[in-house]
Amino acid sequence: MKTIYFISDVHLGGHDEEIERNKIEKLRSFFVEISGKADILYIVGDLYDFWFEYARAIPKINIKALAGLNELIESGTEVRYFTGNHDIWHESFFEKELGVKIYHHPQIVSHNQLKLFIAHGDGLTKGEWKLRLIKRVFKSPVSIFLFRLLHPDVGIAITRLFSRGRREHKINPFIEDYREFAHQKLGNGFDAVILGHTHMSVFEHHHQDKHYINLGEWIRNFNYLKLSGKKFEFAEWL
Ligand SMILES: [Mn+2]
Repeated sequence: MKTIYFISDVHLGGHDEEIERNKIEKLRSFFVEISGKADILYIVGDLYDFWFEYARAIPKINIKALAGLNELIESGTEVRYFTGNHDIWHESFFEKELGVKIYHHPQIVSHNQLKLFIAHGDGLTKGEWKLRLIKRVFKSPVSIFLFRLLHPDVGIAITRLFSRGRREHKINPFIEDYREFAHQKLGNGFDAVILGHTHMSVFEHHHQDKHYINLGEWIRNFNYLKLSGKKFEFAEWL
C-alpha cells in the first residue's frame, strides 16, 4: 500500500510577486511535509504558467520550486508530472535532470488496488474543440521550431501576454461536462477520476464509494489530495 499525493495548477510565474512568493512558500513547506511520507507525488498539470525547453537555456521562473522538488525527489518520493495546457512543451529536461516522469496524455493507473483515471482535463469534453485545436497548433513541430528561434527573453515575454489574457477566467463553462465525464468513467469500473484544469475543487462520491476529484488550484487555495490505503482525503495546505 502506497501513500500518494496529488496537486495541480500552481501556474508558477503567472501571477504578481506577492502571490508568487506565497505559492513558493506553500509549495516548499508542502514538499518538506510530505518528504519521507509520500511514495508518489502526482503533479496533474500546469505546474508552470509557461514552460518551454530551449536547447541550452531554462526559464528562470521560481528556481526555488525546482530546488524544493529536487529535495523531495532525493528524499525518495517518485514524482510524476502531467503536462497541462500551459506547460505543454516539456521535453526531456525534467526526466533527465530530476528523474521526473512526464506524461502528455491521460493515464489509467492502479494504486492500492484502486483503478484511477488521471488527466489534467483540458480538451477532455466535446465543447472544448477550440482548446484542442490551439494545443495542436502550439505543439506542432513547425511552431516549436519557429518559437525556438526567438531569444528566450522575447519568447517568454510573448507568452506572458498571451497567458495574462486567459488567466483570470473565473468560471470554467465546462464544469458540468467534466462531472458527466467523470460520472461515466466511474460507471465503467474506475474507482476514482482525478482531474485539474478548472481551478474549481471538487470532491464527490458516486456509485458507492467511487470518487470524482478535481484538484482545484495552488494560487489562492492550496488543495491537495492524499491517497493512503484505499482512503482519499482532500484538504487545503495551510
Ligand atoms: Mn489548465
